[in-house]
Amino acid sequence: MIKKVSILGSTGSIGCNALEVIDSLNHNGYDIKVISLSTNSSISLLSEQIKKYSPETAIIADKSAYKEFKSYFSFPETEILYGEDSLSEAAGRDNYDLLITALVGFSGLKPTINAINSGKDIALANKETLVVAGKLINQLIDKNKLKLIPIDSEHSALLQCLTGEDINSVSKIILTASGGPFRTKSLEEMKSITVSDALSHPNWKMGKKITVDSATMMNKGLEVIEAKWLFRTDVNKIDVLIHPQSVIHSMVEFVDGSVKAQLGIPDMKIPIQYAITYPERIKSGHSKMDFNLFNSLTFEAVDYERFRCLKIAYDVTRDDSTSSVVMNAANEIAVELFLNGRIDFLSIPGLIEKELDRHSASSDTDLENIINIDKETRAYLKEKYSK
Ligand code: MN3
Repeated sequence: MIKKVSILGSTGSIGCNALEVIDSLNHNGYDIKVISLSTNSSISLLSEQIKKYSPETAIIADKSAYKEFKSYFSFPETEILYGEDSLSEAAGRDNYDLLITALVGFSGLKPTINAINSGKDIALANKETLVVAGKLINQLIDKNKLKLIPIDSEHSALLQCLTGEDINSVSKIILTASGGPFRTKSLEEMKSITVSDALSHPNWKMGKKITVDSATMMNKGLEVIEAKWLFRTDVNKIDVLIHPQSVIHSMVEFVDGSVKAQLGIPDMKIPIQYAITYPERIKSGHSKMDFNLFNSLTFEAVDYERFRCLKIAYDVTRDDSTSSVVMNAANEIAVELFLNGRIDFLSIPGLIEKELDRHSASSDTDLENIINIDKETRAYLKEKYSK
């Protein structure tokens, strides 16, 4: 039974939900202590979390937010650190059992590697870690004989469908996708998408980066790559299917023609709890499915012309190379530029494709090379768009 948990990215939507899940597990006989919390810059929410959970350590990634925090708050019982290096350092300590990583983007990679190297099981919400370094992460997980458990709802669904099954008897993994807010928009209509249009997701309330990724469907592309590494399967066996109600969280088809699906209301607390208690199931107060409200579940094929980002992700992951690092960095920058009003919505895939064309892919996917390529891609794009 899990006793000590660290949550990196505790003030984001996954982090807050994870703390609620821990509260509810502690009401149901668990005794989980929160060891570390972290935020990028949401210092007032972090201070409330410190008050409530008295962690040993709290980390503020942003330096000016850290300074502001120090001038407003004082928690003598909690060590307050700042900067991305502190995230990695705290993740590598010996004072806890399970790392819940809910960091945004590439920043999740180094802390996760440090946690694995120091023998921690990982509950992973930060899919970009597997996108840029899936092969390396799997090698380290195997070497240290650890568990890597997905929090992402689709992958939690797949894990639940695959539990007790032989991966060799799987003929297809079917990742469901809501289609996001622009599922029914024509390419012509998509030309005038604004930031606030892109930030209103029909089914899930999430952070900005993942919400824009859902609107472009790059999120589903990242999830295809995430599934490939988590379940160690050929990407050609992974399909994406539009399912606007987000009730079926994903499905697995077996060689005998049987299909298993996992269903539930769209509430991240359910997959978060499963990741913490895996493979056990614990009673929860989370809302249950009311099938009278969902009397029609519908499915549609993906339109790869309107959602080019998903096609890019498929193309990139067919060869295990550094191009997934470039795709991820270019996407992070493109999303930032879109949110700042510098490029329009439909320019996001084009920007990523241009970066991929500029890059000569290599099969050298060790950590140093991954970090260098990520840095180089960001620096080039920031310079290019600074004018
Ligand atoms: Mn998901």
